Formats: sequence, structure tokens, C-alpha cells
Amino acid sequence: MKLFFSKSLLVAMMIAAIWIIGCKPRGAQSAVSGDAAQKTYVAPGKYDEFYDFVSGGFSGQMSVYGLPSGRLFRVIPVFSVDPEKGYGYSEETKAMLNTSHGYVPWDDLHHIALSETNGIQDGRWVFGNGNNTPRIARIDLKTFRTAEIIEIPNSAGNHSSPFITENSEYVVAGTRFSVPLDNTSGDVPINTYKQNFKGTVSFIHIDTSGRMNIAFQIQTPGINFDLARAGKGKSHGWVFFSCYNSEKAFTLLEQNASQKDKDFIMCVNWKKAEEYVKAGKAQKRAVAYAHNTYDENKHMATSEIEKEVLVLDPKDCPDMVYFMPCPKSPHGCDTDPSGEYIVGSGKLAAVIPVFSFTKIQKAIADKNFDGDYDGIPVLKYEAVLHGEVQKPGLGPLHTEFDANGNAYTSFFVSSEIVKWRLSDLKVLDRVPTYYSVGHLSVPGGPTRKPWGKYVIAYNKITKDRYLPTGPELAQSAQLYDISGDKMKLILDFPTIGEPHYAEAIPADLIMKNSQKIYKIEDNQNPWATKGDKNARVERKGNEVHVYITAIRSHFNPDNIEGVKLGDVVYFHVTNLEQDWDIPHGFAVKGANNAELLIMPGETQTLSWKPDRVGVFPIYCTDFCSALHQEMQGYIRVSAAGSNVPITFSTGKNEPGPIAENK
Ligand code: K7E
Ligand code: CUA
Repeated sequence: MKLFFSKSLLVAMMIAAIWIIGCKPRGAQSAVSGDAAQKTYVAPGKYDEFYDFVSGGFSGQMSVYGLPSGRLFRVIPVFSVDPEKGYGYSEETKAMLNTSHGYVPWDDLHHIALSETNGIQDGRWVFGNGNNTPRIARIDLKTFRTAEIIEIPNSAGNHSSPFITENSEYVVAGTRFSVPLDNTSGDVPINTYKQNFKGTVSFIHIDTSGRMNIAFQIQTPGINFDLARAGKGKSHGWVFFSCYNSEKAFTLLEQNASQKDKDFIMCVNWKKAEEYVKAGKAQKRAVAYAHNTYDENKHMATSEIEKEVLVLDPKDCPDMVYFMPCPKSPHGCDTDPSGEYIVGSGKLAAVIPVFSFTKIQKAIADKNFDGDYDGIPVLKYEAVLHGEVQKPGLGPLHTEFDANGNAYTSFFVSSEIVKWRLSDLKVLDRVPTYYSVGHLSVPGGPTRKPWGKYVIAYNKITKDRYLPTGPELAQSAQLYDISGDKMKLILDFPTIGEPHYAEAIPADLIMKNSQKIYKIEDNQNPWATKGDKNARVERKGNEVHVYITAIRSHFNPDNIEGVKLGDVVYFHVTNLEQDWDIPHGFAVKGANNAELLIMPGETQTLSWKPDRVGVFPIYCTDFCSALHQEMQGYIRVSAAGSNVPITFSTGKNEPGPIAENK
């Protein structure tokens, strides 16, 4: 096979090589200007201006920072277990991580989507994608907790997700890997890729309560989907998906998927798709996928396996899907605030093509096609192009927008952010990033109403920004002030996991709704202990259920006896506090899972299978009062055949069998 490298790819590779051997860009020392610290300092008593929701990449979590301070407020467990909060370990939360493959306690979270109304962020929910075992999660921004996770069938590598439409009608999910679909045997030679491997894009509907369901999928040729953006304003009703590997290569994609000069952006008219679904054009296909929901009153997750999905085939649905040529392995695909412009970023391209929605509509009406790709019409490049940004930089990845008609594009290879104007495609400014930026984010940047002020670079390489920490360095974000004509670096801060993407939102859209406690009277957890008088220990066969309350600064009961080797102990801990920010923790020596961190008014359950005879301390792990260190107890485990009866101490009675107390 002949190797083919374009000139720009060669240049890109040379420059990448220079970066890898650690060449410092000029001016790295003086990059931060004199008054930078002042611009990011938030004095005590003041709050940050924005919440910044940052994807955790391979940590599987989402983290919440303040802007402009860059301070980390919270790590929200989403797809990965979190021993700190007991997420995925407590009996109540295990079901959140159920999938058709069983319990999957990890994923790779790349993208964030904040809910919108009329194309403006509304602060109700934030969505995140699971890239590995295809899933989408919804986090409730009243509680900052994962409220729902839905698995995506007929998908593998849910990368092109969870981009949202302007009234939160849908979040979308495009499969990165094409695969044999779930209703086929799947046991096929990999070199039958061209016959047997298909792609899908899914439209997950969101109802007014936030609940997700897979409305329909569209089956596509066997290409790779990368990113997506919904149309807005005039292009509302459309979603644009970038795709690569139109070569349909299945080995050594590095070369074999970079042969063609152009890949595609796939344009989907989802309003048309809805009509086809209504008209009965979708095929019901047998699949299996998990749908997990966290009930806020029961403090409990349930998981259902759903068995069916509706699939539309573009062959049966004319005018629903079009391909638009886009140079050189497009990655980002971004729509501007007006919805008129669609910006494609070819990783190996020397220009940034900007497409016009008006021209796309005209080309469709005029049937101005360049043939078809697997039966799907391909729009003529020149007919849909608004123009190309010339000499922007090397390795464009992602673009966001401000409210003044400017675009900001990240360049991985040349390690910079470039500001350019949408109207005439002129480059206006460029600043280096340290180094190799992936996504970037302007507050409100993907919406109809960008809040502007800052652009944040999420970098892939952080050489010489932070103190070394062994073989792996901290992941990095960098904050630039974009309020003037020139972008100014004012801060950098490390992040959790690899930060792929982030969305920032004005703080007042969220903080006013932030929940302070769970009301104890609304607690419908079946294992709740409402009040000390109900604290108790019950044996059911070899299960011992401990109904235990926590309040500053004791557990009730605190001492438990009568557990035998071979028993499974369930600690159902109810936090009776009704004050903001008074969680209690719960841990037991030798537990093979985690702690619990129980919020005011909440009940959570830890299971524990003692492995030996003895006396085991339990204690509160969260410093809750001056007498926190007194918040403790014991549990006694006797031999399997012993006849020690179940007893417990409430502090008022004597613990243990009377005879043994003497
Ligand atoms: Cu890191 Cu959005 Cu997965 Cu680009 S993706 S960089
Ligand atoms: Cu409760 Cu410390």
C-alpha cells in the first residue's frame, strides 16, 4: 500500500515532533500579564461569576469549577464509582451503573451539554456522554447529582454526544465506531467491514421533567462519527455530525482513514425524521439497553432493561440526511449563535471551512449534488461554502463563539487559540496555549447567547506549567480574558482527568435553585429510620439489617452484637440533620467497598460481609462537629455457630447480653 501524506500533514508532523522534544515557545515566561492575578481573585464573601462544568475524560466524572478563579468546587460522580461519596458502592446507587453488560463501574466522559430554553442555557440539567460503554447521563443541577443514565444500543464509542438542541428537545449520540448492529449476529470477520459494519446516530428525547428516552436512531454508512452540534435559530431542526473514515478503513486508520481529501459533515433534518417516525417508517428492532433512574425521594436508583428501538433507514426517508464534504478528517463541527454558519475543523486541513445554512438549503432545493455516498446525497462543496479561513494555524479542532460575531478555534498542532471574524473570515488574533489545546470553551459559546468574557483552553500536554508529579503531569486548563481586542492569558489551573470539553454558565442561573437538604418527611427510602425511636437491628436469615440514625454527634444504635460469621450486614444509615452542609460519613473496618457520605435527610446503605471474628469499629468520616471524633461505635462478630443474640445499644440501655456485662 502506498503511503500518502499531504504537505500539511508533513508540516504538522514536524511541528508535533518539535513539541514532543520539548521546545518552548518564545515568550512563555512573560505570557501572563501583570494584572492577571487581580482579574481572577475572588475575595472572601464574593462568589465566582460562572460555574464551569468540566468533563473528566477517563476519570468518568464531571467536575465543577468557579470562573474566573479556577477553583475546584466539586467532583460529580457520573460513570465511575466514587468511594468518597459511596456512589456505585452503596446499595442505593449500584443500579446507576448497570448496563446490558452488567455493572460497569467506569467510563470515559468527553462532552458536556447544559440544558437550554430558546437556545439559552437555563441551568436545569447538565448531560455527559460515556464514550466506552455507550451511555448518556443527566445530572440534576439542584442537587449536583447524577439523576439518570441511559445506555445507547447499536453504538460503540459514544463520542459524538451529548450535544443538545435549542429547547432541550433532544440530546444526540453518534457512534464513533461502526459495528455490526445489535440485531445481527455480530460474529463476522472484521474484513467484511464494508458489508457488515454500520453507524448510527441516536436522538434521545428529553421531557419536561428531564427524563430521557431514545426516540429514534438513524442507520448510516459504516463511517466514524466524531462530534456534533445542533442547529439554532434558522437552522433549528437540524443537527450536524462530523464524520471521518469515509474510506471505511478497518485497519491502521492513521493512514488508511486519511486517504481522501475530504470527509463529511452529515446534516440531519430531525424534524423530517420525526415525521417519518410518525408515518411509521421506522423499523422496530430488538435490542437491550439499560435505563437507570435515581429517585430523589427514595434516595434509590432502579435499572430497567429496555428491549426495543426505532430505527430509520435514510433509504426509506428521502430529504432527511445529506452529506457535506469537509476537508481532511473533520473533528469539531460547530454552529455559530445565529445558526447560519457551520464551522468544520479538519484535523489535517490547512483551512477552516465555514458552511452557510442558507446555501445548504438552496443546494438541497436545487439538487446541487456531487453524486451520493451509499445512497445519501452529497452536497457540492462550493455550493454550500460560506468561505474558508486561510492560514489559520495547524490542526484545528474546535470552535466557539462570542456575542460579537467572532469565533475562537483551538489548534492542537500549533498549540494556539485563533480568533477570527465570521463575516469576512479574517484572522484577528492568536495566543499560544501551553500546550496542545484540545477543546476550548467560551461561557455560553455553543448557544444562541454567548456570555463571552473568557475563553478557556483544555490542554492535552502541560509540560513546564506545574511541578512534576512522576510520570504523569497534571491536566490543564488555561483561562484567557477575551473582553478586549486581544486575548490575554490570566490563569491556569489543573483539572481532574483529561478535560475534553466544558461549558460555563452564569452562577445566578444555578445557585438560586441549589438544594440545601433533603426533607426528612419526604424521605421514602424503604430502609429509612425516621427518628431515634425507630433505630433497631433485625435479623432475616443470614442478613442483619441495622437501621441506624446519625445526628451530631452520635450514631444510634452505636454498639451492635449478635452478628455471626457468614452474615451479611446492611447498615441503613439515615442522617437526621436538617441543616445545610451537615453530611455524616459512615465507615466500618475491613469493608471491601467504600464509605457512605449521607446528606441531611437522606438514607444510604452500606453492605458489609465480615471476614473474621472480632470487634469492629464504625465511625463518622466527615468532621461534623466539635465532637465528631466521638461519633463512633462497635460491632461484634461472633463465630458462625455462636448463640450470641442480636442486641444493640442506644446509649440508654446496656449493650450486649446481660450475663456478659457482669
Ligand atoms: Cu477530546 Cu471532543 Cu473527545 Cu476534541 S474530543 S479534543
Ligand atoms: Cu458525623 Cu462526624
